[in-house]
Amino acid sequence: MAANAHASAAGHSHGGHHHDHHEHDLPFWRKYIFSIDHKVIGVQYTVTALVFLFFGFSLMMAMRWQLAYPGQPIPIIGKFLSTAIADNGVLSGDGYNAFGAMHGTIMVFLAIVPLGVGGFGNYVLPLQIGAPDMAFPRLNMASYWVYLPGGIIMLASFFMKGGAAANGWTSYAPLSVIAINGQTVWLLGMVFLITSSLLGSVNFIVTTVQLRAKGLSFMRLPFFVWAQLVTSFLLLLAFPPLEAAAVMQLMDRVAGTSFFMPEGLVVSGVVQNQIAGGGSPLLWQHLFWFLAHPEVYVLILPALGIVSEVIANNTRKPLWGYRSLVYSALFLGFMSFIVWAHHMFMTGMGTTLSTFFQATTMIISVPSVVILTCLILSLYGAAIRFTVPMLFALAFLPMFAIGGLTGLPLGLTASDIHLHDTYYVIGHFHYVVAPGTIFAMFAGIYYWFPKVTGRRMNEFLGKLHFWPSFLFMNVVFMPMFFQGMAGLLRRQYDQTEQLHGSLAHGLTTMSSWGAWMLGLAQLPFIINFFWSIVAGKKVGANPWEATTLEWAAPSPPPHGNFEAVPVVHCGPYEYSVPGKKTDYCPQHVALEA
Ligand code: HEM
Ligand SMILES: [Cu+2]
Repeated sequence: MAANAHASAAGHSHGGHHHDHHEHDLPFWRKYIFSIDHKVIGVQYTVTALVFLFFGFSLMMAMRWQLAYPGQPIPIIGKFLSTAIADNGVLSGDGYNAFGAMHGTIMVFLAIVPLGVGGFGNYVLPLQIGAPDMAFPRLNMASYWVYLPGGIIMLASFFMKGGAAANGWTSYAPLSVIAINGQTVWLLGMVFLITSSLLGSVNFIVTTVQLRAKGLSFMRLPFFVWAQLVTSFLLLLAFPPLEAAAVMQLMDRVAGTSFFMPEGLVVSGVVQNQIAGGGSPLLWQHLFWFLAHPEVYVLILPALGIVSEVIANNTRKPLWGYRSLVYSALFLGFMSFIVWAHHMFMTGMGTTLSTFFQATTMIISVPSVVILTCLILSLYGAAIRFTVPMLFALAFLPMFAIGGLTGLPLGLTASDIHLHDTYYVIGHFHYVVAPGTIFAMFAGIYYWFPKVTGRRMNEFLGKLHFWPSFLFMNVVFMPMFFQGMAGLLRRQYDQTEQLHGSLAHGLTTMSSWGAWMLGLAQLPFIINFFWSIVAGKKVGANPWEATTLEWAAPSPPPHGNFEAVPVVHCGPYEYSVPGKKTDYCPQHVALEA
């Protein structure tokens, strides 16, 4: 099968004049809009996800104003906000809730996953395994074209009467069932997004299993590919229950069912007797977290994959403990399905269950630590190249460590009683996803930009992006641990009620200023990104002197990817092999050559 696929793949590049012409003859909209080329789709995903990332970040910057200066109009943008969201420029309580719910939803489902899997996975994975494209190119196109409407539908709900969904990214019942119409749109949007992820994940799995180049055994796969493969399994197995749950919640809202509505519910003193009752709000939490815990590994695994590639390339050494990395990722993937209820210790589900989930949570931290240890040991004794991608990858390591280690007190039932629903939790998961995953994504953008565009990004602007980002990320999130331990609750519209101008409120203001400065720090990146597309230094196929197969293709790779079908002779990170003239040995070059 793999051989067959290759035969047809070869048709694209050599001998295949027919194919080539076919591609050149395609009209613009087939080539760049409804494209079936994994590279175009990867770029579409990346650009769309970056736009959503920017929008999700802006929502948060507005929320941070209300937290730091409660009741004061938001400067500049305040007067443009509609009355559903703001009152004379002051973000309203409902508006705050909508911004919060949409911030979380956008960041997780519309920005980071589409960037890590849809963007990096799509662009890099087929190249790294030496394939001409994904196994199902049309399915791939469909995946993007289901994702985009899903995102647009969600954002459009801001313009509805009552505004966008306002029940947190977790959409807990029963609140979400009785909430404003924005929630209906949120659920519809989720159905689109989940469908898109499912289409994508089957494609990644089949592609990795079937389309690997000759000689590319599983234990020769770059770690990035392994990370994407495990991620795809997580998406494939964890999302269907949430898709079902989303439809059930939709039915509760529009068709009078009561899957999640309890008997005798009273809201603001009014008995909700228009519903049948008998449903279980806790059932929603179980179904949600059955997805959402694996989802946090969907957020982190592609990041670990990117960081591994960047570290191997910039240390000029093989990754330390490649097999341990692979087995840890597999074990992590498996375990991530049996830890979900650590988000629910405080629901009264009982000590037996809590203790089980406490134990599995402690176990799952072991492979995370193994992965981090391998990556840190890879640095030992290396002559490190401090390139911009490497700076982001290096910063990722301690940031991910802080995020992971602060998870442990949350996983222990006793300490979680105090910490649950406080800013400590917000600090914990942002350390893993913001200075963690997002830094890894930046590392990936700076690293593969030359492959995609044939040009390198500017190093100086890159450093001007990195250093302030690194500083301000910590200014934003570090105070949250202290605030949380002091008892400050999350999802509050006005913290002064709880803080009365205490020291902890000073930390809130500091965190907000950190966020706005972090926003400013992204300017060099945005300038660099567009400027480099037109004016960056031109590069050849392998500017970083890397070993994996994507660097065997021209920059940018043509339709069909490789000029000659690659054959793999060795493992992914043959750097500094003794007795060689160069310090790197690409996978497609025979070692003895
Ligand atoms: C390595 C060990 C980790 C442990 C032991 C751990 C443990 C926990 C626990 C117990 C909670 C629930 C806290 C509560 O609500 O009271 C939590 C929340 C969370 N964790 Fe982790 N975690 C770990 C790693 C990660 C990673 C790698 C990510 C993401 C990439 C992540 C993302 C999240 C998110 C998003 C939440 C909060 C969800 C919400 O309530 O909105 N965690 N973590
Ligand atoms: Cu979890």
